[in-house]
Amino acid sequence: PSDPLNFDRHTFGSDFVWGTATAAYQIEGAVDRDGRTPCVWDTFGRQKGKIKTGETADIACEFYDRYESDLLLHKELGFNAFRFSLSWSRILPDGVGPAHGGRINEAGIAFYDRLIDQCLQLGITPWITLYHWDLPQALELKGGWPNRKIVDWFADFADVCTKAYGHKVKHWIILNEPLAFSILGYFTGQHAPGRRSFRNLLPVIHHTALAQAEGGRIVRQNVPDALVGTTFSCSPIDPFTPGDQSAAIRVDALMNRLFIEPSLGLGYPSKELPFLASIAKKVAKPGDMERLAFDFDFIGLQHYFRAVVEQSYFMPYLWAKDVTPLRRNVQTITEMGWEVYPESMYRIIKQFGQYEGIKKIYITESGAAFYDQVEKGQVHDKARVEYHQNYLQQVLRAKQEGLPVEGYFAWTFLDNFEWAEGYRPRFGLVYVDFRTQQRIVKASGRWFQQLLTEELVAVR
Ligand code: GBH
Repeated sequence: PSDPLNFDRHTFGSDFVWGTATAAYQIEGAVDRDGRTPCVWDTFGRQKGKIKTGETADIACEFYDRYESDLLLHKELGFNAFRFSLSWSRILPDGVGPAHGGRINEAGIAFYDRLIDQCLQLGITPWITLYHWDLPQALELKGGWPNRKIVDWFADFADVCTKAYGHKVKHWIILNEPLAFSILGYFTGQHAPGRRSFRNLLPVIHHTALAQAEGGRIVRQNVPDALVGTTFSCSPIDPFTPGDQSAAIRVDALMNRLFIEPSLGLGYPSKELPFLASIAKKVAKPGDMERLAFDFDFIGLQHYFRAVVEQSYFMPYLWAKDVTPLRRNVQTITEMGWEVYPESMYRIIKQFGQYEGIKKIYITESGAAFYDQVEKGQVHDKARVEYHQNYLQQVLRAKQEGLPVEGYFAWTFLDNFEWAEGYRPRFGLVYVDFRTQQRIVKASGRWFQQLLTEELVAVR
């Protein structure tokens, strides 16, 4: 038996935001309904071997049809915020918006309108992510993120969405994990659109960073009373041996600093990663380096695991690589192969808290994947309960030290389509039977319900 928890929800303060986070592509299904056109993940997923299990997100959790009952369940669990993303190609089927001759799909606008209204009726604050990786295929055909015009296309999209929902939605997130979609999508090719080229890498990074700031400006202009932020995947980086310190510094620059620092007006971390200097020399246009800056109201941190790295000669631009948890004899490893290491949550909040320009921090994602099993109609996901308890304990530790962390969004509400991994890793607080679409609240969901709705001090 482990120590009793030394918190309940009151310890976090009455303003603390308790939410779950989701993404359109991972839950909605209905990929060709009511005027939605394909996104890069629809195309990528149909190519052989791209999704490990061979599955598609055509149906996923059928959230498009089930959002009403799903949100009722979300309410029952006690969460006061729901983070979801907008499918770009549901709203703008041509990818480009009216400013560039494209159509607005009223049925797409109406879907999120109903979803938002349902949230508001239930007293759940909607948090919108504009971009969670599902680029319209129409835009990929025009060059995708390597094409500089994407900054204007994205601005169009942000403009349409904020004009449609800004009067009732006051929490806006520009990008979900810019690092992940730029590197995995255009450099390693593990994610859609599955392109692999070093030549694209610097333009993709730069256009993404520009879109991040530009999106921020549009939200602020169209919704002056909004809180606007963007999210970063982040991990404290440890050297495997003392001799690997310089490798850890380079990986930290890539994983944790690449997109936050330009937004803070600090430019790209090219001192640690010299290849980034070519952005200013070859990719950027005059005035760009200033346009990268935007004064976000908050930063979303998405934290799952720490990384341990060593020097390597196999990644020529980084001279560093991960040391797998297996080689390090780590005890608890999730089905994603990620180390469970709660203290890393405290450390990463502390690391970001050191930037002067960051005003508020929300944990916009954290969670763990396991192969859950249904036994007599129940799912006893003890490891996930412990994961959230222990990571929350570290969030609290940071908060009690005065760091401005003001909310926690569990990844994720429902088991869903885990990108290139298919449906195998389950991250949900609610189990989904993908044959019947039945929902079963897991022990982890019940634990949150107890924490968020009961007056008892939560005990393990
Ligand atoms: C999140 O990514 C996603 O937002 C969410 O959609 C997903 O389902 C969830 O987590 C679980 O995976 O660019 O090679 O340096 C968090 C996991 C961590 C994956 C950082 C990409 C970037 C590695 N991400 N990682 S790399």
